[in-house]
Amino acid sequence: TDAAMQRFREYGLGQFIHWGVYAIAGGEWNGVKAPTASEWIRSWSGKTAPDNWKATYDNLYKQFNPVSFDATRWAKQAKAMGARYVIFTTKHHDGFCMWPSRFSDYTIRQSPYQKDIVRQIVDAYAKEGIDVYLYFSIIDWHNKDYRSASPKTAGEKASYQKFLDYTRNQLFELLNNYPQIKGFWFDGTWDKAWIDSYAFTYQLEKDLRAAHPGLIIGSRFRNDEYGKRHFDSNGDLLGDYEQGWERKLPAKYEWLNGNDWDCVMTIPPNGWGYIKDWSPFYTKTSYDLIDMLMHATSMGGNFVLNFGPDGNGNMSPGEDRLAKEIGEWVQLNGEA
Ligand code: FUL
Repeated sequence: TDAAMQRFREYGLGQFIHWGVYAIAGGEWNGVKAPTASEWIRSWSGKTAPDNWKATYDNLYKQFNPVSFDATRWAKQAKAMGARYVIFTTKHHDGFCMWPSRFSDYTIRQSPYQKDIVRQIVDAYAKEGIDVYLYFSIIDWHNKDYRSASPKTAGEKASYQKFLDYTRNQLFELLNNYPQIKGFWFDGTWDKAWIDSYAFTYQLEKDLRAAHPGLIIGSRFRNDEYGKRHFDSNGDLLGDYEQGWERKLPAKYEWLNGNDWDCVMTIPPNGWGYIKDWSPFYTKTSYDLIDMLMHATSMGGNFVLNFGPDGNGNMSPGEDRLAKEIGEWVQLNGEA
């Protein structure tokens, strides 16, 4: 609805959180750094990869017990920073569900922690008056029916259909569990199999909207030309500009002008999940980030700063500091 989009346009600053079992590894294993983004560490292969790495990774959730996690502390930090919405990773590419999904056996419920993390995030942020959006990855390395290439044989087609049903079930489960959410931020939708499931995604998008009027669905839901142009609750473009690997915003703005979009930004030069090695964090200062915030908002977009908490549920001291400095600026200057 117009009201939902109007609200989106007025956010200015948002917070992204990448948190999952990859936070345990923190971008390295036994002191060896993985040549991947830290949240992609399961895909570590080649000479430096530890023996049986994927099997090790797939068992890491048995150690996921973030006893320091306090959603209220994070929400208050985000509030003090001036964030008006948060995007939280319910499921990243590894397929681990941060909520107790009844469609999977690879969830927070099977971890020693057990408690529903998505629920705690949704409740704590809503209490601070911060709108909640859920990040959801279509890529799912844990689900045996997931595939990136288009299915060809009847068997492949049947199996991919199971994956599509699974995806649909999980999305409705999230909507039913957490009706307060304002939208979904989709990722990993670039796979040919997903793009080719055009009729399915078209219908799914309609059904999600019908179940939840005003639901905002980012254009990454469908990574095709149609999806790039037609996905928000109004039928206008709702772009997301992922710019994690650059220090500055894009030089070309033409496609953003007059449209609704957000720019998501990570603090380290590479990766979105927690990294043990601190040095890269200092590549962006609060001045850089405030500059990007002003830049994005002056172009009619929102700026969404990413945080990568560690495996115990703590934000890094550097993130705390940056959030505080940005918050001081927002206090003085208002939200661009
Ligand atoms: C990308 C993902 O592959 C990254 O891991 C991260 O989640 C980023 C925001 O989107 O497409």
